[in-house]
Amino acid sequence: MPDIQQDLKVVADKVNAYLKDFLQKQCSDSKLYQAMNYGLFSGGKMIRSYLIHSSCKIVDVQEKEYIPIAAAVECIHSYSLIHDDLPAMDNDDFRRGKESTHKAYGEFTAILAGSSLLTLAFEIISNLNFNISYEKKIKIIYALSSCSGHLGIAGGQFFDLSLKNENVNKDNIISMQNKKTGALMGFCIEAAAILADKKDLEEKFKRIGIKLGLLFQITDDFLDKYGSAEILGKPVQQDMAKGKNTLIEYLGEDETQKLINNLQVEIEQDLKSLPKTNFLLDCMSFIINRKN
Ligand code: GRG
Repeated sequence: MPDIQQDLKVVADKVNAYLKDFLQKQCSDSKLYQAMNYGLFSGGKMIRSYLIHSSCKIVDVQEKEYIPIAAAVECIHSYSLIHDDLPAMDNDDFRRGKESTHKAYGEFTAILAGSSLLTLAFEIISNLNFNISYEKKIKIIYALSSCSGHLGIAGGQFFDLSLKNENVNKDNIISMQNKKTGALMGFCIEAAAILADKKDLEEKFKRIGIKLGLLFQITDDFLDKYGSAEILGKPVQQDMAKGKNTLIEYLGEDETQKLINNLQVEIEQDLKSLPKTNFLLDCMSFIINRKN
């Protein structure tokens, strides 16, 4: 597996520095502000920031244009994890090796910290100091908001929770996972095409991101089944216990492995005619082989 850990950290540090600076300017000493910081800076891999970085390499977009977008994406991602852990959702007490936000700060504070991170994402992008054209901003805001709501993350989460212990088919599971996990990753790659003003690549990039999201989610499901709680920073074997629908359970491991291989080949084909794809290809290998 290519070692992208060092590169991941470099990008993560830049995105975190941007977020810390942005938040410091809004400085508040409230417990709500502390809970937002706790959910945001608690040692996530920041793979979505790296997806944006890798796809911006392909289309030559400069760092000052994409770091704020990555910061906004990390806000939405952290928001989704804070809410995912709540008692009304997955009811998980641990995340990233620490107490989940509602365990550390209480339930209503965690709900409001999550909601505030959602709006923070759009404060970051619409901020006048973020200097990209208004047309690009509107397109970014549209793409990011639509992948977060009922047609994206929130909708995927709804199906994930409502279909527990129900009989579903392969298409239902893929559709749920594409929304829950794929939509935001689709945005990460699509954003590079929007920033580069490459309209012809927007849809293609989004589809690549959704496929990477499916690979990411399948690995997540394997890690839940066979991974180490210590490395993952949260309890394992939860999907089965909670009656969750996963492709491993539905298709079996051999068929799921075939799906992984096919997706990998498709993504390599999709990227074939493009330059400087090595970052994104290495990121794909990391996604498939990661241990946390
Ligand atoms: C975001 C609008 C909106 C609503 C929230 C709670 C919820 C609705 C959605 C939950 C979505 C969810 C938890 C999807 C799972 C995605 C996933 C595999 C997360 C783990 O991502 P990693 O491994 O996490 O990148 P780290 O800890 O590294 O940041």
